[in-house]
Amino acid sequence: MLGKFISLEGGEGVGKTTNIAYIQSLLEENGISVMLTREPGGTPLAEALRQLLLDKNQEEITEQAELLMMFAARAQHIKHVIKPALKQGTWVLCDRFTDATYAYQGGGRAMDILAINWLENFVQGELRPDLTLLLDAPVQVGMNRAAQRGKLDRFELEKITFFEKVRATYLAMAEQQPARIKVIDAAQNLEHVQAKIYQLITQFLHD
Ligand code: Z5A
Repeated sequence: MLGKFISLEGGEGVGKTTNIAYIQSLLEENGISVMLTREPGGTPLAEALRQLLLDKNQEEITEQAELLMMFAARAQHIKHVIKPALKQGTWVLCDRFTDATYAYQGGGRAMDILAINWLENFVQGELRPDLTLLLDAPVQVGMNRAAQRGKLDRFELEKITFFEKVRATYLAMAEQQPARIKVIDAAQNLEHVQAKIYQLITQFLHD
């Protein structure tokens, strides 16, 4: 039996990293074997691309190069990690996937959605997440949380208007694809956020 593919999405500092282990434990309690991974990243080459993408101290990365590096990393990740796991029946829990490309490159950078859509089909074929949990919070809430971690990466140095566009794009996608993308109010405290995650995962397991 094939495993299921679940992605976690949202702006910076909304709590993806904090909640991914909780989701893993919920699935494992139900006897499911789970693999955690992230994008950009997940293989040695994709992690090297991630470092380049997040590093602010280098030559300017063009928008086109940024988009292609995201999909280059994704191609490696899908071939070497995601598909083999799903084939073995392991569920894949991924911190960000292609919705992030639509939100950051499509929304934040206003890149051509048709180009992103073409690359999505080219790199992924039929592969899409079965479920996406979108952690949503006002931009300032996420930025304040992320700022507590100290040093900012290349994306985190963007202006607030960039992150407002990212958030609006995520919410628009959730409205267009309500069966797959479930919105969680991530401005709530952790207890509330995890209660909602519990409800959504339980529902997914029974569908
Ligand atoms: N990117 C892209 O442009 N295109 C793409 O296709 C892909 C990615 C795949 C790296 O992603 C960057 O790549 C990302 C988009 C771009 N850049 N940005 N911005 P990333 O996922 O590694 O980076 P990130 O979004 O900056 O992740 P993050 O800042 O680590 O956020 P998070 O994982 O969602 O948050 P967290 O670390 O779990 O929580 C932040 C803090 O808040 C932490 O201290 C927690 O204890 C606290 N927290 C969490 N939840 C709560 C609640 N509910 N209440 C109070 N405090 C909380």
